[in-house]
Amino acid sequence: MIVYLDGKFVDANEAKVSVFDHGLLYGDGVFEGIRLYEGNVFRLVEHIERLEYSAKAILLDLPLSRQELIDVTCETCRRNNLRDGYIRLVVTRGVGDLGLAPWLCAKPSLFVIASQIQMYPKEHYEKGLAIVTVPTRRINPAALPPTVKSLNYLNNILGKIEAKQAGALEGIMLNDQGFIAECTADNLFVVHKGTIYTPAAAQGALKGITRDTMFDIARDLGIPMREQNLTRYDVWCADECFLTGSGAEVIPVVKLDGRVVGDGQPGPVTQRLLADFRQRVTREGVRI
Ligand code: PXG
Repeated sequence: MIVYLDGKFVDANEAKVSVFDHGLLYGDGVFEGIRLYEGNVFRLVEHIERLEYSAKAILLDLPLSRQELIDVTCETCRRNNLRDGYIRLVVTRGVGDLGLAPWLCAKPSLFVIASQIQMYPKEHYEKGLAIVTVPTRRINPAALPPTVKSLNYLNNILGKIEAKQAGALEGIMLNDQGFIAECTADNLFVVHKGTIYTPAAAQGALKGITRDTMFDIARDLGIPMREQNLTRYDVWCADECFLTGSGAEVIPVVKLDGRVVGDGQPGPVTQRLLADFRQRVTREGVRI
């Protein structure tokens, strides 16, 4: 495997960062998780734009321009002979002293890994996923906006561990007010009487690229879709529920905390969205 690291393409064994990198010491950095489908980097420009916003939010200067980021991402895929895969773009604050001060870090570090990901076993796309509500609350946007895709994923990781302890592959994270924010690595949607609802980013959700794609698909299919505050009640009483993410794509949810959602089967709206999504992934993006 070949990894891009700070201006060079190196063997994966040589792709190493310092123990003094603040990305490691403090989780000081940002990243993107991107999918490659049949030689097409899905919505690459949108991912890079989100990376730019994440970096701006934490006052981190990206070492490369947008076009350069696109070029190194595609080149990393080509060097690994990948046609389908998962791309991890990471920018850390770089090497610095012990002590938080990011301004003492000389320069940010940037690396791109192009590999594979399998988030959920295939059968769950056909039968649906059983999820739980996890006790850990999603971090308050006033503390660290969840719209920043930062290297601080401990909040989500605690949620992921709790989901696993409860026997589930994914878990809903509520915000401080008890409204649904999102899942540990996926955005959440419900379908009720023909309308699709999802929490606004202000409730503690990442502005998912797949979530944005759902808005476009729903508009094109003429299905109404709105941002709205959601509680667990809205999932209990929903006709359908599904999750989205670059790893998960579009995955139906058929159970929450042991309760059956809808009729317990993946719903027709979810299935239409998934089918449309699968068509778009090879079209919308950047050819490597
Ligand atoms: N919320 C959170 C907290 C996420 O981490 C999403 C929503 C969905 O966003 P996108 O832009 O992907 O539609 C994410 C994405 C991994 C992995 O390595 C995590 C994500 C995506 C891909 C891989 O576990 N999270």
